Amino acid sequence: MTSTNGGHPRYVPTRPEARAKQRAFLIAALPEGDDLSELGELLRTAGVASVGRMVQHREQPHPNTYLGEGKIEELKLALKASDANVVVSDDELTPRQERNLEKALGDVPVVDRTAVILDIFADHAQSAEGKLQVELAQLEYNLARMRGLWTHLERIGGGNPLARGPGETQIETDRRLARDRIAALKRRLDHVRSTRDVQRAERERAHLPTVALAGYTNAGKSTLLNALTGAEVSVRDRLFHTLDPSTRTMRLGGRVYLVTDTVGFISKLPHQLVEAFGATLEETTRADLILHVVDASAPEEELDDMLKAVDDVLAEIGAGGQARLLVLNKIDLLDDERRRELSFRHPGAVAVSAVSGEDLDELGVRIAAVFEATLRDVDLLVPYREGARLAELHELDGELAREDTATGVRVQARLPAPVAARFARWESAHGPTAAVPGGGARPG
Ligand SMILES: Nc1nc2c(ncn2[C@@H]2O[C@H](COP(=O)(O)OP(=O)(O)OP(=O)(O)O)[C@@H](O)[C@H]2O)c(=O)[nH]1
Ligand SMILES: [Mg+2]
Repeated sequence: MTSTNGGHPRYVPTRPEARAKQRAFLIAALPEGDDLSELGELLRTAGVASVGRMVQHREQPHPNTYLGEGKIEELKLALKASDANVVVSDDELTPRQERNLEKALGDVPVVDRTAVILDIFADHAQSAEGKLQVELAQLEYNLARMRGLWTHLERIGGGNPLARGPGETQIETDRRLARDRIAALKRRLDHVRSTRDVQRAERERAHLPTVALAGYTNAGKSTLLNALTGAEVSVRDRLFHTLDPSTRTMRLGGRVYLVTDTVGFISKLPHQLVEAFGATLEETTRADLILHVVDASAPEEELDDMLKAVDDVLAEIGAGGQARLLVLNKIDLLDDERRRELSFRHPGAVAVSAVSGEDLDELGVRIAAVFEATLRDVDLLVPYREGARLAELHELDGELAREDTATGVRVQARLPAPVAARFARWESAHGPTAAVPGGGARPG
């Protein structure tokens, strides 16, 4: 666990000396299927080895123990055989399930998927805001599992990982401390957010169209940002590499666009993280266009699950209504047949490779087309004294037509609707068909 004090009590993947010691046994209660590869990948990212896995098919996880009684007996034997020293469940456990399962297993601690994801976030957080957000999420998670806050000191000291803490009174005190800390974190995040609002207000005044990259973790969002904008955002083949949003500019057909890359999503994304990362995720909800990036090299079923997981999170954070464009990334890994199949299945999508650059031009054309559709043609007569507004118009539409006339500069441009409204007072005196006085002297 990292330096934040909200960490899970018995799971220490990010301390290098502890890594080799973590041998995880993966468990899941699923209605069907037996794929635990994503949980394994999460553990790999957290630096934990997977030494075995077990799935129980059931409609719902057991409400008290996650797995059923008989399966737990089977699990005990498997744990011995594989020499596992931690059990990791593929679902978030209720505190009761976690406690009971641990009791039933005897001396092997139980950790859930949420704790693993929180650990990865804690390890990957870089910015002050990111660290605050992760700590908030961990505290919210641990508030329900209060043992964490006071056993973590014992853990670092190498004490018995299963040690139960002191009595009720201590728990109450800790709860209050945790709540105080949560309130303080929220205040600090509000402060960070107000700074961000100022920056955003500036951007909105400039009215540059904004594009947000959203998608499953490891889909290639950061690689695509780099390819589109020439940025050098860090890229890695691991989950949740990017936590902090970064925005860069891109030029398409004489227009400047802002492109934002941000935190990736995953199936069963912990709600504590969705809440704590509200300010970060707002970047996505405010964009004019969302590019939903998916790793098209994933097997069909996995691809569908990833698409759905992202759609669900987007709906959850209130980004349901915006223009959306599906980007099938990593097509350099696909043969022609698979490419055809995908374009048939996802007719509206653009298939690209952020690494080879293949078909990025086509993506640019599609992005521009989305914005073109929202633009209004205006015909303005701007007084000469409004030099600053003229400059602004040039910035907004690099391809506008201008002509100096006796009474001002005639400008024909295509502008976003809200911007067009701001220039309305110079409009229409000059209908598109009205004659333009040619080169005459200005009335003195
Ligand atoms: N072959 C291939 N690999 C790609 C492509 N785009 C990205 N990758 C690889 O996929 C991995 C993840 O890329 P990132 O850009 O970090 O992915 P991300 O969506 O930003 O991931 P997170 O920030 O972790 O959510 C890296 O190893 C990239 O090199 C592509 O078009 N083709
Ligand atoms: Mg990234």
